[in-house]
Amino acid sequence: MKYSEQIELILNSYYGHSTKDASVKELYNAVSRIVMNEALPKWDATKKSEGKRCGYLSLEFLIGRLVYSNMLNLGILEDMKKTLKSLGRDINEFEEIEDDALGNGGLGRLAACFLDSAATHDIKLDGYGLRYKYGLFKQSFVDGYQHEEADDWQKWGDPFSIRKEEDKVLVHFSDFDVLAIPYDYPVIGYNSNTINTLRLWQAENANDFNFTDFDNMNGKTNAVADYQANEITYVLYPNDNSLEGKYLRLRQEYFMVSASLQDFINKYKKKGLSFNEISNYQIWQLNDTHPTLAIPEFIRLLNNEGLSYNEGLAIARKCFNFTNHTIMGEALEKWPVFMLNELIPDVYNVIQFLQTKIEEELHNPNLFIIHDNVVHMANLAIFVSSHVNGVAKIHTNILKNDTFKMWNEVYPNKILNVTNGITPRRWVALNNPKLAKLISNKIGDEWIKDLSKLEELKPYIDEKFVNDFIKIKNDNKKILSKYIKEHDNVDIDSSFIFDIQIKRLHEYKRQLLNALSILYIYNELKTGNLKDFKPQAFIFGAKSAPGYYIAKAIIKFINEIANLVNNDPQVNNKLKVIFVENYNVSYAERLVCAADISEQISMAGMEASGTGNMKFMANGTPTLGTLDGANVEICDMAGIDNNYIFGLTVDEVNELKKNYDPNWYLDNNLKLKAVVNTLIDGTFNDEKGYLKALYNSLTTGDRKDYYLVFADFDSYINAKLKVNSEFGTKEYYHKCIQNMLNCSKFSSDRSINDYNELIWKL
Ligand code: 26Q
Repeated sequence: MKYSEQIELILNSYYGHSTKDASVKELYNAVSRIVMNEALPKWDATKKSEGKRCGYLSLEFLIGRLVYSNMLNLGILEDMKKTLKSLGRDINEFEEIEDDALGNGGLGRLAACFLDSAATHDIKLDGYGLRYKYGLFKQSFVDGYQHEEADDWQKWGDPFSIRKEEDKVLVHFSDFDVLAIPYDYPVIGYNSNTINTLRLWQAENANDFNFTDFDNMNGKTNAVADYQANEITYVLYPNDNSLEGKYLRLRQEYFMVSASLQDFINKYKKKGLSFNEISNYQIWQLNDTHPTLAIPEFIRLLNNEGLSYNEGLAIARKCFNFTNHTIMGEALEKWPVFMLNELIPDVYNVIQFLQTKIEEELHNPNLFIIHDNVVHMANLAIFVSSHVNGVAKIHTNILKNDTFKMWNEVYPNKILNVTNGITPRRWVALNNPKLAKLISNKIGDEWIKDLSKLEELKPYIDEKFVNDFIKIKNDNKKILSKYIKEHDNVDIDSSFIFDIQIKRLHEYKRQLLNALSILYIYNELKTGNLKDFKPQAFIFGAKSAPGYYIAKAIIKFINEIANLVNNDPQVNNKLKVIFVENYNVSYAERLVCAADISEQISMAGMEASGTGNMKFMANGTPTLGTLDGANVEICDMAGIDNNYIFGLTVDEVNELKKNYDPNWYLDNNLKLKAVVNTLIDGTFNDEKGYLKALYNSLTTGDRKDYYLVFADFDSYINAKLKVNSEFGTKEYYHKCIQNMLNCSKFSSDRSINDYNELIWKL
């Protein structure tokens, strides 16, 4: 049956509507149903295929909108576009559909890119996570302050999942049991035969809600337990790079890994193989420490099957690998012994066993799992894992030489590097169709699956190509301007330089440095010191963790700056500032293809990798950044001179930190002082005292200006002004093109291949 007929049929039979009068939601569900039907045969075949598999255990999968990417990967996007047009509808209507936000930022988005790459290259990688009812909150601004609202992503339906009642398992906590029901999502490879599975677990009551118990006071505790059971997958924790040591978070982590491993063991037992052979069939990648309880849980489950803890540990050592995504002390997970012992005593028992092993094998208390009544999850993960990896070269070096130095001494080959990547399907082919077409017209479309093919573009780079590139960038900027007008009600002239910083709001990422530099430019424009400044728009997108006070203060500050600058007729033909609301994956797709400059300005040594930097690079945007995370490798590949690099290096940061006095910079740099003083001198509305607190965090206390904003200020301003003066020249576009041409290392296809060769060996 033709797509048009199928659509009509589904809309008719499910919703009683014709294509003409179906709502966007109905049309979306009808089209998605067709996509699922197309996927089913390959999905079934992949499930039946033999061979070793890897499970990617992650508390977050930041997938983004699936309807377009699924069609692209199945090769039916163009067909469907035409079909919908012929039916009087438009495929772009689906842009209204909000994406699921089952992740915070980099770590969750990386998981999604990895699934896409593995399926594309026929690598047997499945995802395991949680089906949160509410994902990351929706953000809005009220008087410049961030407000959070629940994100009910299922209001659009969830057409790409299948509930697998038959695979449900029971997860036991000391106080109550919880049902884990899996929802399976197909992970459709691009132009491949593989469709892997993302399995997300939903928590449900183990017993039907019992109203009689609820009414009788004596049974009240059961009804309360029922309520707590549902709560486990109620909401994603909105923290990114910081710790939330709450019981509910612990329950989430244990619930996810216990369900995933029970599921595996149930299936493995049916094969009738020895447990000693598990690692020939299944291994697991731990996405940070969050799923590390998988290790003791695995040993516990094998113990239930009659194996000793020692036997279980020997198998676990072959089955688990661990990725670290952060070096920040405060983000390294630690759980108090009493919490583990209270909630999951049988698992804690295994952890104690592991502690005795570590004492036997290694005599260094710094490496102990249990220390001062606290369980160090990273130590547990490193002790048992075969391999531990960092996510960019510089990050892995910091792990080896600093964070996990002592581990590296006892296990010199355990820690290795796998640099992150991004999928070129979503981050070039889908988000930048015009650029994709320009490339494909020259070298065919194999680059979408093999980014190293971009090499072949080199002979085609002439004036005409550059002009086509410029035209595409300008078109994308126009589209973005229009969207920003609709979405955020701000006018931005698309001839302005689009300078974009999009990422989670965190002090170490230094959105504040960017903000202060804008005020500096504002002042210089007002006094007439900056003569040849080209019109430039500074665009921010970021969510702050709801409880992160200083991050929220930075949002308020930037919104106040926007208010000042955008309403000042003396400068607003030169300068615009906009903080877009509710930045998410779909917004990122629009911003990344329309950027003239990519801001990656973390204090050196803090950003494990960054992946936004790679998205901009692949879309032909130079980086204005520090030598941190993957910026270093971007410069290695594209040439340091083809990016705008500034600031202290990791070594210089470490040196300066020994004796840092931010107030010295204020006293010796009047222009810096002037912009910092706006936090307290009444320039801005601050009735709630956020800006004052921000000022204090920079100038007082033992963590004052902890991320060296003042120390990097001058060198940042210089680099920023260089961008402005070079923009639009031959040299500038040369940089853009060199970035695009040399981005192939940052395909997540390469990352997945590295994982497979170095670690998984599937
Ligand atoms: C931990 C405990 C309790 C609650 C929440 C958390 C938690 C949740 C999310 C801690 C950290 C995260 C997320 C970390 C993250 O996204 N890190 C980023 O990972 C990217 C992929 O490797 C890197 O590119 C970024 O540099 C890194 O910041």
